[in-house]
Amino acid sequence: MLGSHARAGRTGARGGGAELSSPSDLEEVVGRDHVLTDPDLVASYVVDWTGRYVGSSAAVVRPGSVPEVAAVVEVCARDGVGLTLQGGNTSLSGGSVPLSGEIVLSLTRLDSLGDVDTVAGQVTAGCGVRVGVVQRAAAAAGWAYGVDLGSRDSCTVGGTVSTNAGGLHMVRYGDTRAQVLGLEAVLGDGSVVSHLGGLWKDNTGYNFGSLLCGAEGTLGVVTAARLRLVPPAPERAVALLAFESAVLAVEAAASLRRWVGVLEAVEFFLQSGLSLVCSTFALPAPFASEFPAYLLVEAASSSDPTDELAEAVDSLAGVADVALASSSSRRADLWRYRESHTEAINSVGVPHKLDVSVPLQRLAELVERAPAVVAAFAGSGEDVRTWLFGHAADGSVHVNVTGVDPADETVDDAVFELVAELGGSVSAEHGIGAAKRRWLQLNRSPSEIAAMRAVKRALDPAGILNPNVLL
Ligand code: 2HG
Ligand code: ZN
Repeated sequence: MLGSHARAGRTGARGGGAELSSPSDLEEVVGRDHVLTDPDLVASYVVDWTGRYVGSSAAVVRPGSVPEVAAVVEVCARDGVGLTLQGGNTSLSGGSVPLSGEIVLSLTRLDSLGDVDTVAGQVTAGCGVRVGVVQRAAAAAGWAYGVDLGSRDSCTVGGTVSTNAGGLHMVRYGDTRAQVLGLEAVLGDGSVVSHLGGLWKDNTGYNFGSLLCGAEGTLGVVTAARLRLVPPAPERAVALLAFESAVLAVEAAASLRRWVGVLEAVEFFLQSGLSLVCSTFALPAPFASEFPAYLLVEAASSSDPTDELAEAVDSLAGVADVALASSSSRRADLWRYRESHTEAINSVGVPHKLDVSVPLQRLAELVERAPAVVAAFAGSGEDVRTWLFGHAADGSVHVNVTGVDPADETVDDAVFELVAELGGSVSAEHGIGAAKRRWLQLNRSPSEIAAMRAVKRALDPAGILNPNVLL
């Protein structure tokens, strides 16, 4: 039973604590079994994946249907109690944990996946469906889903839509917003907007899909999305390229975008990250020598793209060594060097995750200058390490810093100032979350932020949806 003493939901709108006038209302909506209050059960919902953000909550509420989500939102709006929306809890910007004691609205039970419309190449997915499940259902129906990311088997459709996830295939298919053809959501007053017809051409007013995608759960609870699928590209080739400098690697990424029509991924990392991955997971080094920088390139098509990729690689300047793989097991071996970065870095310590992007012409400069900026602002701590990796084709780099106190934001400040100087974004793909609110003004003007606040007030009048996120 949710005790009447339970305090939850400090809402930004009210600027103070608030509690439910009748806590058992939530149990009436979702059933007793789906309101978790036992601290041992609540514990995993209040800490983020990196361990940097730890919140607290009196309750985790797990609705099983859209009417239940709407009723929970209505109860909380009535009492001004904040809700933290949570899918797979894979946010890397502190966006999915209750930092001011909000109630956690866990959305994983809304996991129904419709049949793939094989004619249109579309599918409707509940917000709790894991991205990997969408990928496999699409493949079984002769289509593919254009978004892929390392957390595919943990992250959910609702979370990736709400944060407009980019991921590994953005160079080819665009971000999650580009896949969203329609959306269903519960707004902050409990009303439901649903537009899941999947019409490709449909200019009938405001596009809630575009608006709520990337709104990080501050405007509505995304409960389902109509997703565009893409033609399958089952034949694949992967090349791991070694370069004598990061600048050469970045330049090569730009050429590959022009030369390889079926380019699906161009990922970037440095020797320091590669060595860490190899030692953490006992992997063999990919080459006999070490090199400053690497690109992991994947091409995919309906016919074998190995020759096209090999030819493009041959024409690139500055390639010091190459490993080319066509078989699926060898491709997976090469991908491990890139995909294991996040986990390997977490084993070093709680990271500061600075997920940034810059115009492609400034990418090499960012990669060259970021470590020095970190070193200058991180004091003399010997354990301070900078790890750079990311998606070279779309200009985004994950600047991870370990060895700095999780609460010390001077290093974040310094890197974000550099990014702004280079004309970049303080959040390429993970969202502003709770972690980067302070720096939103580096990218958005006062009038843009005022307009965002006005939209927020209109769609979430009580200010209860993700009150610690974005604004
Ligand atoms: C990736 O590209 C993810 O692997 C995670 O966006 C990045 O761990 C990170 O900082
Ligand atoms: Zn990424």
